[in-house]
Amino acid sequence: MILIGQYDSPFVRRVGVALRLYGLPFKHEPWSAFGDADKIRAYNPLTRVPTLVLDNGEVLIESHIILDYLDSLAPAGKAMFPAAEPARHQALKIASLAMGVGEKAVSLFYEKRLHTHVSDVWIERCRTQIASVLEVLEVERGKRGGDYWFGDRIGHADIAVAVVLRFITDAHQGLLDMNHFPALAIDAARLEATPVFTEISQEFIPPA
Ligand SMILES: N[C@@H](CCC(=O)N[C@@H](CS)C(=O)NCC(=O)O)C(=O)O
Repeated sequence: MILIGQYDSPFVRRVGVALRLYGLPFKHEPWSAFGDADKIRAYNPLTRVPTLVLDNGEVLIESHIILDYLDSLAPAGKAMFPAAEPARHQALKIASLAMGVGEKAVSLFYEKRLHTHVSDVWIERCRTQIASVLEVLEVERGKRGGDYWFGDRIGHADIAVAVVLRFITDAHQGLLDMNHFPALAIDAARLEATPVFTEISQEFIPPA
């Protein structure tokens, strides 16, 4: 498999982390969605990352869809979204909220960086959405305790929250005061210190 995209993207990173944790071999092409758009377009007309090229040449896009595929390759009982309800829909919701924050954080960055006329309305909306979701995630995480959101091992929900916090911290310095999110901060610090998160990592490079 070939994973296309840079690890400063929370969407690419969550896929890279999952590939490593599943022990699935892959080649990484750290192409920029902007600087390498022509190369990416050859595989994905949407020109977005992550783009995953399978060994048979088929191409998957959208991080959630890619993880759904990777989960199907995981040994029985090892997939990182829970198989059984209600944990399954609860974990999907946490991951969706986290990646929704990621979408808003990316959108906020593009608004500030790529638009000649910046919309204060859009900026305020994104900031409010990011803060509101993180407040909910903090409360929910605090209620659960333990090292992981669900069960006693890492799952996609844990990865999603950690990679998004890292993206916001890097791309929007000063936007978040992590003292307001102690439970999320503890998880993120623990995961970022692991070998897989350290390896599947890249400093933030703003689009040119
Ligand atoms: N919902 C998508 C979001 C992917 C995404 O927004 N990727 C960004 C990089 S962080 C991108 O490719 N941006 C270029 C564009 O949207 O044109 C996913 O989960 O994969």
